[in-house]
Amino acid sequence: MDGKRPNVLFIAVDDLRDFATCMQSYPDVITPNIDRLAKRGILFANAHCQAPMCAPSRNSLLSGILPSTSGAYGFQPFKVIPAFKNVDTLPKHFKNNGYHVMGTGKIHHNAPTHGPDASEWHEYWPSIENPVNTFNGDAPPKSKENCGGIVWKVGDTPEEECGDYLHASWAAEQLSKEYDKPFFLALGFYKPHLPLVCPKKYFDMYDRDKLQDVYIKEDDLDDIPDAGKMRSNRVIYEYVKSNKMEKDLLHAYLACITYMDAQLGRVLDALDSGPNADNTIIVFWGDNGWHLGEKHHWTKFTLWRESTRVPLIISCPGKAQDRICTKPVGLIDLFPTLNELCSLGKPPQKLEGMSIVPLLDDPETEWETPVITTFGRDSHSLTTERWKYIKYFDGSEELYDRLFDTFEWYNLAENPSYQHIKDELKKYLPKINVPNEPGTTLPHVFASDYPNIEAWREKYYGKNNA
Ligand SMILES: [Ca+2]
Ligand SMILES: [Ca+2]
Repeated sequence: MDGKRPNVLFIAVDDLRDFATCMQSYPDVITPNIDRLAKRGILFANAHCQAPMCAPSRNSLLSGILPSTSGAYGFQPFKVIPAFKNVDTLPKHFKNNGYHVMGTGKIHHNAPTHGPDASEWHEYWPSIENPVNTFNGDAPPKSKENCGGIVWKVGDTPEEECGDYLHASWAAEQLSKEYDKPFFLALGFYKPHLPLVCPKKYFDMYDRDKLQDVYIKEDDLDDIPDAGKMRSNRVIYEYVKSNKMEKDLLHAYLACITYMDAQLGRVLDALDSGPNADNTIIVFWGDNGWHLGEKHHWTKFTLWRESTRVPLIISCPGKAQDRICTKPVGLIDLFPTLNELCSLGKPPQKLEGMSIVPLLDDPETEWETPVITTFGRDSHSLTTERWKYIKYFDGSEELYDRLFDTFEWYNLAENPSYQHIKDELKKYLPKINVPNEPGTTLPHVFASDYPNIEAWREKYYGKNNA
């Protein structure tokens, strides 16, 4: 029986927003390998993370539990969250079900107290203790002056010595082997995460001065409630603007994407030339998006499309190929989907996503349930094919008609004509919003712990600038 169950190549990318040619979001990006992967599977063009931040996004995917149910809203490590005590993570579940389970790079959030657990894996490279080689070229250190690491640099280290290259090499080597059991191989790329440094070759593939600027609507925040404005990090925005770094950061972000894409290509080549080519499901996903100045914000940590929309491609033998699916799906759906595709047993926890296997057969299948993204307790966004609805902890709202307003510029939440749309969407907000686990920290501000909006306004906008 084991010989017939498919293998899984599970590829995570860190901080890759919807910048891949096949996602048609930014015209100048170079991603031949993401694009060829999309051709052999289904590109989920309306996929969203469950939290716009590494740790809670990955904790949710790996547990199959929403942040609002687990309380894992922030940086807390998987291992210390009580709600995860009796949870089998996705890799552990594969292991319990007879798979050979291997990992390399950033799958769990990478920090000294985070990372993989020995119980989940048969093999991890370089090691369980040091799972991620984050070196992809020498980078300027984080400092107060550069807003905690908003940095870029043309790398001068040979590509073969860079972390993502090495992780890909190890994954490629495993894919060239034959196994007597089906395998689950997780590969986590670290780029294009900050610092934006990678080998020079990838910078040289772009003509910096001809890159199309990311359009920033200057008054975009004017129709957004205070709880939303709190998400927009004005300090970083002003830092980038005053130092005229926009173009260089864009160039470096694109270079890092193309560098990562090249490593993906090496892994796909290894799979195709090895003994496992015909019986391996490939799942390619990003953990959260990234702002490049939109809504006066850089990095992630918001409930807007730049942060929530992520690349998601599933290539599955025997399923549809070269199709784009616009139905709303989430990373939370991957656990139940793989569970079904690989005929695994029931995990101990209740999975809160839905298997999207019907969409792999027919991407046009009716699919109405909105996808939920949560950032901080009781602050959520819901995305459907047409609408984006945000409700913050203080009850304030945003509503966007994505059909006519792709970039979510015009907040319709205060317009009474749309009350019925909001009423319909609200039904899907999580019914449970458990308190924050002790030790929860979110970057910049943590809305539900920051009741004094006036104090926040003063901090970020200055006393005389309401
Ligand atoms: Ca991330
Ligand atoms: Ca706006």
